[in-house]
Amino acid sequence: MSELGCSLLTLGLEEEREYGMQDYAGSTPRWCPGCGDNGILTAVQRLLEAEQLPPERTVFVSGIGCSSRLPHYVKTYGFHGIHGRALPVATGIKLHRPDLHVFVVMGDGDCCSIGAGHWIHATRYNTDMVALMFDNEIYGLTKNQTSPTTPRGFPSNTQPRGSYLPALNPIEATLGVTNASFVAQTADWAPAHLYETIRAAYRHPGFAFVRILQRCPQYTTVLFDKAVRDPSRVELLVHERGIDVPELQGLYKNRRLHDPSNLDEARRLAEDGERVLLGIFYRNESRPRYEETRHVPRHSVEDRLRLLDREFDRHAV
Ligand SMILES: Cc1ncc(C[n+]2csc(CCOP(=O)(O)OP(=O)(O)O)c2C)c(N)n1
Ligand code: SF4
Repeated sequence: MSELGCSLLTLGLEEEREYGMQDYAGSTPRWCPGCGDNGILTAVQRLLEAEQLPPERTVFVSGIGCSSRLPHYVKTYGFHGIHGRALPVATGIKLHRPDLHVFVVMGDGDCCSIGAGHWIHATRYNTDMVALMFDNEIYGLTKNQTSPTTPRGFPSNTQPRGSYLPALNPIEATLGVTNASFVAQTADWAPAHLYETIRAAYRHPGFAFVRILQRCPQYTTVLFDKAVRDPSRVELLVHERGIDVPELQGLYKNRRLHDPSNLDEARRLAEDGERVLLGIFYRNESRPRYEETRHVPRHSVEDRLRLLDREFDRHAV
């Protein structure tokens, strides 16, 4: 070991190093060609590099679905868990290891259907983490089944005559939850906007919910095609406290000034079904956070072993 390395260890300091994109690359993605998940993965890896997040102090938690495969593709800690249960797992991790950078990846089925109860409570808890919902408006992994965000009338394998119900609006729903602190929408086909949105979410102190409109060329191409091909259908929410992407000014001419501190206006905008709105709907850094209000006792490893032993003894026959 070098003299410098030795003295750093003696001082208890870690040797500083710079991380590159290759440090965050996990196994080769197996999503379909053209799947929007590929672009989202790139944006996430760019963020990790730009923020120089140490892989050993970063964790991605997901449920089950095509989107939920993402933790395999980033070389950090990861938990590819149970359908709909990513948020409570992530909350547990953050409460016990507040030093970790926690990211959650969910599909629309994962978040808005089986995991909907957790989604509401995670929003209210406002634990510091980034929650990315990949919304392809269908269950992709289980091959073309109607999800809560599938538009009314859109046919699938489970509702071949078209979805019966009006689609659930995830932005409107999140904004309706008490203590919501960060709500944004972006799209996989606008990479610069996607990156800036994820970055703003990462820098937000609290639960940052990002709905990412995500193309699924297998099952729902037609749902996103018009907005992808015709930028006039998209409107960017802009503000000094919002997201500024100067390079998009030429492409997206529709821009609406929206102050993300204004919750009433955010809710009104979220109801607008005409245009695809991209940007930060709402942000409030002063909402109480769960890790501050709920004090989790910190036990040493020895304490934990002692507590476990005590529990085992109680039940031993
Ligand atoms: C408890 C449970 N119920 C149902 C399933 C089957 N299942 C796996 S993934 C999935 C839905 C996937 O859709 P979504 O969450 O939207 O993610 P996508 O595949 O579109 O990314 C379902 C119903 C499961 N694995 N576990
Ligand atoms: S089925 Fe759709 S969401 Fe799943 S990997 Fe293929 S394109 Fe992506």
